[in-house]
Amino acid sequence: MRTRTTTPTTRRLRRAIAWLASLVCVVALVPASAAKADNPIVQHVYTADPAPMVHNGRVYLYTGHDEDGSTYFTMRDWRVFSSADMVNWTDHGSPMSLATFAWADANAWAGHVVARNGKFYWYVPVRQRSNGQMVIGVGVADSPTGPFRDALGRPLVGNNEIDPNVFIDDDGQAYLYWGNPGLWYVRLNADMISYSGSATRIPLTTAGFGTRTGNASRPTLYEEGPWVFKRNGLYYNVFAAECCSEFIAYSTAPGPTGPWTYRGTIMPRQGASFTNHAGVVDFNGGSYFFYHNGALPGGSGYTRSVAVEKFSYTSAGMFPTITMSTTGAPQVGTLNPYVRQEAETIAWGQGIETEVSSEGGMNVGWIENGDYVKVKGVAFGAGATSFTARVASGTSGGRIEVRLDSATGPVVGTCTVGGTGGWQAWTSTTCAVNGATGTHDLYLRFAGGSGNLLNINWWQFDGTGGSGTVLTNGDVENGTTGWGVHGSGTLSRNTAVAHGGGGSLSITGRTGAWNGPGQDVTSKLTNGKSYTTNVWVRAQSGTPSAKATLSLTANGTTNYVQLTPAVGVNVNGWTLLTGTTTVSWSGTLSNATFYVETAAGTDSLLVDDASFQ
Ligand code: FUB
Repeated sequence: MRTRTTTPTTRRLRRAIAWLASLVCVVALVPASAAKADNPIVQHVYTADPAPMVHNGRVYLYTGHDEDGSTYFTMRDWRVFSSADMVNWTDHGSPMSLATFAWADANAWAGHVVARNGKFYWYVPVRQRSNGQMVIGVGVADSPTGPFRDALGRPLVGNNEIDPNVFIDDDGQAYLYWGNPGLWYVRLNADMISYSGSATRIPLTTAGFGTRTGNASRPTLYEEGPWVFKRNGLYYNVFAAECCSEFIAYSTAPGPTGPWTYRGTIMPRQGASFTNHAGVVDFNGGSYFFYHNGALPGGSGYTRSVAVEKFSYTSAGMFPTITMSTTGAPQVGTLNPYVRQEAETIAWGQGIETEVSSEGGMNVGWIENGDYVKVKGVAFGAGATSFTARVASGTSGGRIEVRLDSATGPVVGTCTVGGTGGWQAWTSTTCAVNGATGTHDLYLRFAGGSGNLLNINWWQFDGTGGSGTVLTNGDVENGTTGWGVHGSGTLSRNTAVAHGGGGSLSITGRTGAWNGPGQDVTSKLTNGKSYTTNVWVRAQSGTPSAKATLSLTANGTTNYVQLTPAVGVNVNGWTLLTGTTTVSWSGTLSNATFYVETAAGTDSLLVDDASFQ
């Protein structure tokens, strides 16, 4: 962690270059004043070589990390970000670096992560210390955000070529592809850390990979960065073509090992970086193309940034031409401000940095006067009445201006933060909010004196528009706090699978369909009031027919009120149970319990982002 006696290098560099860019016409750079758009995805650190992975309703984005001011591919660690909506990205920090591989000494270049066997495997090219050759290492983790450890203690495979990519076919056979200047594959065993047979060179024919002119030793367009996947029975290989500069092209094949047919350009040469590198996923019914460029202030071929575009395949399953944009992909749904949101969940950050938080995860820090964080598409609904932030300050603090629509938009609340005695000495501060209704982009703008003002770890709104008015810890970000078991079962927090945030509520060992996680809400109900329930449920096996129920005991009689006759959207295994019900009773209410049960069966369940308001 840096000391705070100086301004962080990254910010100083970016501000200096943004200032220079405002003086001279440098077409390739995006000046700081243009920082309204949402591409590149990450602004506080340079990122490269995107490798997206969809897992349990989120897109995890694995990237390389170009060091500030690089004049070569000076890369020492990898980064992870994730998003449930494609516009607000949570920074998970760096769970793998060169230090993970004791036998490697440089070049933390373009990798790829796949999930299998309940684990996550990160294949990366690194330089082997003993012989200076580029080889492929593999990290393994129990969670998509790590930490990753060296799976083998040695390279998995190596021939001084780079850019591994793994594809698992429908029959379970996994293939590791890599290569520059060649293109290779090897069949991985089911353990994902060993292989059968030997590495096979894929013939680089002009029919398969296009024609490059003027380079007799490299007659085809294939350069590096293979990204192999299957869609509707067709195999695709998306790759960086014809260095330098590169464009993104693709080939298709009837099988995972070919024969490949060249299909043309996807993304032409653009964007102030002489390399490009693609990753393609489908998420929530849409298709997304990740790439990198040099669009941030200070950006270049060695200080790159990852961006994303949404696209549609043609009816024949071919790629359209995709052009880099500053607007990026549209938002999937909205962001719920009434559950805890990590401060490092950001659509656009100006001037800020992130760091590891003593409370877990990351926090936003290195905040100075005028810096801000934009969170896109925040659904305030009927209205927020207060804003709470988890903050720390090693100086005398500052203010958090809660603004809507822009960094100079209306202020709907201001929290004043004092010194807390340290940059990781956390406290919660709450301030009143007025005028935040409907859906807006939220800007947390920081104000105060000179130097670093404060750190922020997370934030949450409260109000009539929100959840949390009846339930406690509906987002399950504070462990199992507030939750108990209705009937039998064991509760725990599952941090590997969540609908939103960093965890969900797990219940195992149910012995009856009526058993489930619940909360005592006796003191929180108003007789005759209409309540809306939203709760996300995921079954660990089978179809649970889950439903939310309220048991009401008044004057010795218990009634069971079905809160969620309607089953809402289904996203990646998570089902939204939703309904609006008027709750009333006769006499004196002695017990009211909100709980999630099933119509039949005793499946284990995961529950997340529950609101009853
Ligand atoms: O980031 C280092 C190298 O640049 C990657 O391995 C290549 O794909 C190119 O993007």
